[in-house]
Amino acid sequence: MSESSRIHVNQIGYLPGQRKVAAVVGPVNTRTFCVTESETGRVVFQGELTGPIADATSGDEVWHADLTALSQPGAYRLTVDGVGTSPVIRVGADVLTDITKAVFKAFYFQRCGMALDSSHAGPWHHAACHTADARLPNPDGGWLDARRPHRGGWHDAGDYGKYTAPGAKAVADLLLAYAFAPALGQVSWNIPESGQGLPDVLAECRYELLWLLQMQDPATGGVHHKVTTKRFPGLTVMPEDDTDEWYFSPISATATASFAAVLALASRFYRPYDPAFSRRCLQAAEHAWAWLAAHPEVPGFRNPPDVFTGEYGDPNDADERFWAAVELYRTTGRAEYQDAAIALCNGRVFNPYGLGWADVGGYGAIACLFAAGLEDDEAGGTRLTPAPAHEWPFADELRAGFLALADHLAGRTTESGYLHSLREEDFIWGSNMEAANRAMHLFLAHRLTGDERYAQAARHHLDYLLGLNPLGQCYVTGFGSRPVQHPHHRPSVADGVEAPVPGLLAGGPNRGLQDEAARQHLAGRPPAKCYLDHAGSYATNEIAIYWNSPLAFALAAAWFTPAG
Ligand code: G3I
Ligand code: 9MR
Ligand code: ZN
Repeated sequence: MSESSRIHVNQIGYLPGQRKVAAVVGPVNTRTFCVTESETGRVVFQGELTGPIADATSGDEVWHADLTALSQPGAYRLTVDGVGTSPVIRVGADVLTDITKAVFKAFYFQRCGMALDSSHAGPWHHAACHTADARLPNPDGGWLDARRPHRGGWHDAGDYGKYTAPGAKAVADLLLAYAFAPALGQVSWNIPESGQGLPDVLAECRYELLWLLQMQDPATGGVHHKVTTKRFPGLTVMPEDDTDEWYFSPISATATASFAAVLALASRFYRPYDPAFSRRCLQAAEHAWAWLAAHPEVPGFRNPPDVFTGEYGDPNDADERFWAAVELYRTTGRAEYQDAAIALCNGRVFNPYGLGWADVGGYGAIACLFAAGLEDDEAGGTRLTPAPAHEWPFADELRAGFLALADHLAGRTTESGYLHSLREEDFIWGSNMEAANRAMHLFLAHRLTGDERYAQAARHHLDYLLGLNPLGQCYVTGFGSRPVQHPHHRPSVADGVEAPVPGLLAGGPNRGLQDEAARQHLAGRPPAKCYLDHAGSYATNEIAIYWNSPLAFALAAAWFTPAG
């Protein structure tokens, strides 16, 4: 029977002990399903479909085939008479290895300021880019003739800009992934620094941190919001051919505070490997805090009138300040930071569980609820461990709220045909980040409590991103039976290589139809189907470092958390 467009599964595979559910889009005229070995056709078992669920965000009538019984490693297919067969369903302890490495390796592919050579980049090699210094802003508007370096770091997304707060979120996710799953430190994905003593994950983060350090104004400690050209280059321009002048945008409070937070966090991770770098991170973080203390009220960043790259505007800097205060306290133990964190949390005007580029309160909560960093590793094993409750007056309340949200998300997966927790209003630009962030939140809730329900719901969010969705789309380039093939990613469009750079997560369905291609092809579709694998669709099919990073966390967590 032919492969059906009405049977959706995680196209990468399932861990043996994990709950496994396939979605069959109705109508169906039989309740029986059959599982066979994909190579031999041998029947493994038969079962009964359950359902249907009227799936709210896709409009689909969804039946479920429970494949949890497939615990023997292998490759299988599901068949439903009158509907067809599924893509190959892999089961095994190692099914996540390749994709996890690729999703981490994607940060190497985003590197700016150095040549990517073919021994590491394969066919996606290219020359060094964006090596010229950038103009500084005039405090009274306009630009100075003075220039400063901005070497290194990761290109933000499908464009080549480098933006401070999004970069901080991305680094935080990768460092937390390492703290959550320390075995990641033994995994290598072939980057230039591999095998030189520092785990690949820390080497990759250091590449971004060394760029971030250059975003700080050495005189005041304030941090520039971003460094970019004035306009986006064309879609077919390779990074090394993007030779327009670069500009540091003015300092912003959100950039300065997220910089302080992530550098204070990083300082703890590098201490055992490179004490001088660790100290440098902490000094920079404290200098940034001094700027924040001297600037308690700062208007939100707006693009200078002649700059048209991503704005990342965010009028509320309280969550960034909270995150910074908590991380600085964790790293230094100084009462000043603890007091500041308590004051910011008590007068709370932000979501303490947000993990987005604009809402980083959740990173503050994580830093309160967990002890993260290598110095906590004396007991051996897991480094991200629940923190003692007595450190913060609000710890119990924060923990209860963290778990209440996890309960809520886990509950919603049981109402969805595709086992995710997204609602109509969540299908905005970068909805796949929201799904990956929720997987991260749920894995953390599992770590706090040991409650398997949370881990299961977390894995279902991964299933969703990897193919268990109404479009049967694996949202990662280079992986799955239906991978993303045409991301809005300049190197992938411009490099003359047919396959896109691998390991990149697309933004995903966005009912806002915020680009021409989406408006042309997706009008009238239900929210979860507002996705287009088209290089022109930047509002659904761009990629971004801070979308990849929670996926990297979730994959590492899933890989190293025994299922069942
Ligand atoms: O938060 C509101 C929500 O309250 C509202 O209901 C909903 C309805 O549309 O919108 C939500 O805001 C959206 C916001 O993202 C949420 O994060 C906006 O519509 C949406 O336009 C905005 O999109 C951002 C986009 O830039 C445009 O500014 C994306 O988050 C952000 O990831 C994206 O970032 C771009 C950079 O600017 C440039 N580099 C590439 C990068 C990725 O596409
Ligand atoms: O390529 C740009 C992408 O990185 C941004 O996220 C997006 C929204 O700011 O804008 C893209 O650039 C488009 C521009 O906004 C409008 N003209 C077409 C550009 C895409 O080639
Ligand atoms: Zn570059």
